[in-house]
Amino acid sequence: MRPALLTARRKALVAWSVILLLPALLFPSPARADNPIVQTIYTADPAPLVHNGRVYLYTGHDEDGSTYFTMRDWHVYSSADMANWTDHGSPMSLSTFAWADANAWAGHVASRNGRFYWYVPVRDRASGSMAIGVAVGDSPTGPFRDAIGRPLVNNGEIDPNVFIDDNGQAYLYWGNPRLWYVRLNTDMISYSGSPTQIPLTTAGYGTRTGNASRPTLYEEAPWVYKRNGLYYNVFAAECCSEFIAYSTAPSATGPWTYRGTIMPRQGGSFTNHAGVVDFNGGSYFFYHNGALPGGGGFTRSVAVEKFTYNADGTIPTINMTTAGPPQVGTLNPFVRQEAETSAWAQGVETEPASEGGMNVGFIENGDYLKVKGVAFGTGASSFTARVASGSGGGTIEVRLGGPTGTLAGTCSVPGTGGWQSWTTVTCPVNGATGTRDLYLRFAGGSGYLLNFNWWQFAQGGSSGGNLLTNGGMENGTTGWTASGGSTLSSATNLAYAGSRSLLNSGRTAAWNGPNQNVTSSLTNGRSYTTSVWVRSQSGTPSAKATLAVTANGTTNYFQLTPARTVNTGGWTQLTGTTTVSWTGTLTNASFYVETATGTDGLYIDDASFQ
Ligand code: FUB
Repeated sequence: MRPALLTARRKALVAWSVILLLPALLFPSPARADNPIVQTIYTADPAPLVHNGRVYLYTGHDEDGSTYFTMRDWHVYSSADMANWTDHGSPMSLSTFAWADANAWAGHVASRNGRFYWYVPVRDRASGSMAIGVAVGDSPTGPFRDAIGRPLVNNGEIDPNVFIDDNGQAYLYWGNPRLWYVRLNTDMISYSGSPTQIPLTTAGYGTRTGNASRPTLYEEAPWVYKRNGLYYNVFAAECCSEFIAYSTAPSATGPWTYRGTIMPRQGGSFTNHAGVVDFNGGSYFFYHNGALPGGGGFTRSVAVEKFTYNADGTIPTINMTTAGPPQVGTLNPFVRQEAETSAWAQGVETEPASEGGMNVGFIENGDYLKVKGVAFGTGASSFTARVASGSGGGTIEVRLGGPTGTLAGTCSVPGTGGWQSWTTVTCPVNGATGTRDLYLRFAGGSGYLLNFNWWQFAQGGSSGGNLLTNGGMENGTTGWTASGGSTLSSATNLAYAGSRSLLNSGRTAAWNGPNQNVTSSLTNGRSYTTSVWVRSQSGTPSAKATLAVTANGTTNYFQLTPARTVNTGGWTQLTGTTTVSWTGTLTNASFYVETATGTDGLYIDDASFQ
């Protein structure tokens, strides 16, 4: 169900965006921060997992406006480049565990034998205390089901973490206020022996002062892993607020030696919770803070920093940043990319899409998506978007370098009759070359404009240029002629953009229209994208753009756009992509706008054929 009102978080994000955009207005095209990783909801307790060339990030979810750890489901994100993250939605919630009734807290996912085991602390309905459940799925994004139908361990403590040693022995660690481990069996859903308490000595876990019942720094959130033969336990230290510290050991069961602080108290959340992975030759430290608008101790957000181990294996101090790690490689715009893949999503939310996966929704005027490091190479000629709108639609502005950066194209999204009634729109693009940060900015009236499922660019020549002369119609009738004895004039009373459009009146047949010779520009077998904005002088004719191609004495007609009804009250975009080919010697090619029937006059503006 679509909320009628902005949530407090969304309002805060809008307010924040105004503040963030102030420098943009003063200094065009700023680099945009990419931490926290998720902007569409509050997320907490990151648990990263590297699998098949991607980093999967499992998080908890702080409900908007929480004044406690009010958490009901878990979410999954993934990235191939550590900058752009794909939202996979929420494949697991409290309802996955029939025996649990609250507190979907900090979990951890481990992979073994092609399966994914998600260990989570939840409140056991029967005892009313915290217990640890385990769910299993066949893919890193689920679906997940309760593996055993009851708690795996049930001692009132939290924050499970699983480590599988080189010899195949898996360990489950957890605990607050104590620290426990137990040896998991290879099925990963049962264990051998009894849970064992790890001695919390000051040598192993540092010294806490002023708390007789907790003499060491260990608080919660263990994260155990092995590197170069050394075992690390990264944990949340002291409370409150917490910092992140670590200990090391020669084996998975200790003895542990306290090594110091990794991340000092920072970031506006009184808890912190870390996860550490190596990916693509780099080391990454995940944590959470209160950095989003409205954020704090119960409205947290996950973030990540890249770091390098010291030569002796110790971990350097890591500070929170808003920039996040550098991008690994680039993003390919010429294959389908999900709308819910972005480095920053401003003002929008995500939801399950009827076509599968997720879509970006709840889009309003001025919202935008930042996609970092998009490799356009020698150029893109058009942009295609999968969209739906239960209202009147809007536009997607294809911008480069910033939310108010260079406008490379504008795609018009019509109302489609439903928020999940999907259609594909295409618009020409100019000047998208090299590797740029892509901003897809949404514009339109008030209220929700459209939903957005995926996008893809088509490759184009380095010119990326419009083959039409005076496509903007700002230079009078230059470049255009009128067929069939109809007349052309430059209209100064109506324009889709700029101050002029082109009026074709006195039409005596449907094929009469404003046209332009493009013979010398055509390449046999190439794909061309057309966009032209049309308005009728009278009536509601059906208009379309056509290319007449004459080769070896034969003329073929290519429909460049579908026919769309145009009217006198507003502008309608005709757009499409068509492959143009011929046999023999090309002698003439003429681009024109015509009607399916009738002789109503036509205004045209912002025409491009490229
Ligand atoms: O998110 C709820 C609890 O807060 C987690 O279980 C702890 O690690 C702390 O982050």
